Amino acid sequence: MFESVSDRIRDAEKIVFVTGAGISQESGIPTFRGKDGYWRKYDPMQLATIDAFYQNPKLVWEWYEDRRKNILAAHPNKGHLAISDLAKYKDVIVLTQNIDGLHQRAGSNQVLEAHGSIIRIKCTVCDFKDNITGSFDELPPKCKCGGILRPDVVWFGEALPQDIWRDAINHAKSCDVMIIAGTSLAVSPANTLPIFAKQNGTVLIEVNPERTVMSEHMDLSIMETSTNALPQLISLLE
Ligand code: BJW
Ligand code: ZN
Repeated sequence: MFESVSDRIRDAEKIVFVTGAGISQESGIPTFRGKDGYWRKYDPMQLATIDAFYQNPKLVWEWYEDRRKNILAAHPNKGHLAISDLAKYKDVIVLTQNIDGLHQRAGSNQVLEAHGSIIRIKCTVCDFKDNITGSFDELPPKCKCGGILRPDVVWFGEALPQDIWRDAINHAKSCDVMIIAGTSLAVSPANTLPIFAKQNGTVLIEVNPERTVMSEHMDLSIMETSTNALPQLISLLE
């Protein structure tokens, strides 16, 4: 399955993974645009914009609380674990669009969360940020300053955290191999990371049971789920 790239990846030193919702799908966490994805049932403009939040903060919070409970009950799968294992042998960076923390729970320690984290909150008024440790007495929760607290995630129309995005571009430009797993690459600017890598001659490998907008530009497109493909692919790099 990997013949076309095996010679080019064996000696790679720095491997960057760009991951999306599909990598956590086999842990029981729904994707957005795939089969049974959130955006097939709900309008993203009603749940994932700051305007929607100000219009109905309780509704948006209820959606995030349901998701947070599901995520906390889920476990990293073989895909997350294989990525974490590879760090014993190579310099591995994970650039994830996921907010579920499953890469970290699998043991990966160089993870950049491009779209934030479901286990953090931040204030809509002051600089307050914190981890969520329990459940809330009321929704939406309030900050000591009186402002409404929101999930620390990146909604449509919002900029990605600047320092994280700068580091993500630098890693994309300096890796030998980029493995793009479980993302439709429908959302910018995260979907430009493979372009930065390609400009530097990086080997691009995609793992996704469906074709994406960038499949034809990949050096290898593996049309499999991540728990099937990643352990095999990664064993070649170890
Ligand atoms: C498997 C699998 C298995 C299944 N194994 N694979 C027009 C109007 C308004 C905005 C725009 C516009 N045009 C472009 C924009 C910009 C916009 C954008 O890209 N929109 C497009 C959708 C059109 N982007 C933004 O707004 C971003 N910000 C921005 O651009 O800022 C500019 C700015 C600069 C300076 C100042 C101010 C602004 C922000 C994007 C934020 C995205 N937020 C979300 C929700 C928040 C987080 C959360 O609640 O979880 O992030 S949306 C959602 O999409 C979520 C995801 O992280 C993101 C990407 O989705 P992902 O991960 O790719 O999932 P899916 O479902 O799309 O794909 C899953 C894939 O897995 C599928 O391909 C399956 O086949 C596959 N799969 N099972 C492997 N087992
Ligand atoms: Zn505050």
